[in-house]
Amino acid sequence: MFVYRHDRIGFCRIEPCGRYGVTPKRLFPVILLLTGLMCPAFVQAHTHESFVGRQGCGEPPRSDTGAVPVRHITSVARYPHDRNAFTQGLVFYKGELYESTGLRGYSSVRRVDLISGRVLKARHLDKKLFGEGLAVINHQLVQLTWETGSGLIYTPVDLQLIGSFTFGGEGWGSTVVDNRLVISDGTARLRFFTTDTYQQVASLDVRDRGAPVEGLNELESVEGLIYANVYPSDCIAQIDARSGQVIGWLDLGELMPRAERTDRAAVANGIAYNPDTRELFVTGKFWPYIFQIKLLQPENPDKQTAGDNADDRRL
Ligand SMILES: [Ca+2]
Repeated sequence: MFVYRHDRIGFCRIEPCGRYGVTPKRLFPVILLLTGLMCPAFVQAHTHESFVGRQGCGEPPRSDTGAVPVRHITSVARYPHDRNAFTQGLVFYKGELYESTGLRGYSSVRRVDLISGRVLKARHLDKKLFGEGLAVINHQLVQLTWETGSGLIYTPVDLQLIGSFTFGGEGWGSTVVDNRLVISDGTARLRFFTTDTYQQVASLDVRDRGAPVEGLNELESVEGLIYANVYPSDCIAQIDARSGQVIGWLDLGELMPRAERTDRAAVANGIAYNPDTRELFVTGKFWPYIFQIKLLQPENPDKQTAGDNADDRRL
């Protein structure tokens, strides 16, 4: 039947076809009328004035400070990805890729074969829960949920649910930095929690030369930096984990041409870094691919930064 969703998508959305079921044809005129009446007001009310999207990734240059650089990236490999996956979290553990997916009734935690894209093991969440960020703590998978202020704990490989915890507020993205669980909640603030009792011990405001970076979503710890998808956009902010300053931007927009996206919610989301191989992977909500990307040195886009400069191991 017809489902009208506001869930974390940021766009007007009707989900009657294919992925979410079948809508009787006779209801379509009514649905279209309701959408036309409701969507403009909804979009106006929920689309914040973010500099991401207005100017691409990052604010325009200012005469006093210049622009935070948008780093050159290149795709070095492309792998299949379940295009029905509303990707909310992506992380490696012992060389295996794990994914968290969202939307109520469709949320899951998965172990995924990177090369084939096949879901090797999946555990579905209660229909009331909306899956969010995924991180590894003490050799266990920790999955956030969106509005319930709670997280779920699983064993790797077989994905057995072995515990839960509460952290309060909303959960969007997550990663681990210096043995602290870092949680985003769609604002410009990151919260830091202990990894044993999940008590908040610190917070960090993320800014691009003074301007708060709202919409922080999926996170990944990458060699001293925090990478953050910024919702709703194809931008990744490279964040200094101590100061909160954005030191660079990645624009993933050209990886997935708009024409190949089947859903308006299909923005970039999902970052996974394998520290053993120094490989970086990204994807998006409903994207049919996971991309392995490398960052290129600003002064020489043909030269790769990652892996070939022992003195600068930051990607
Ligand atoms: Ca991640």
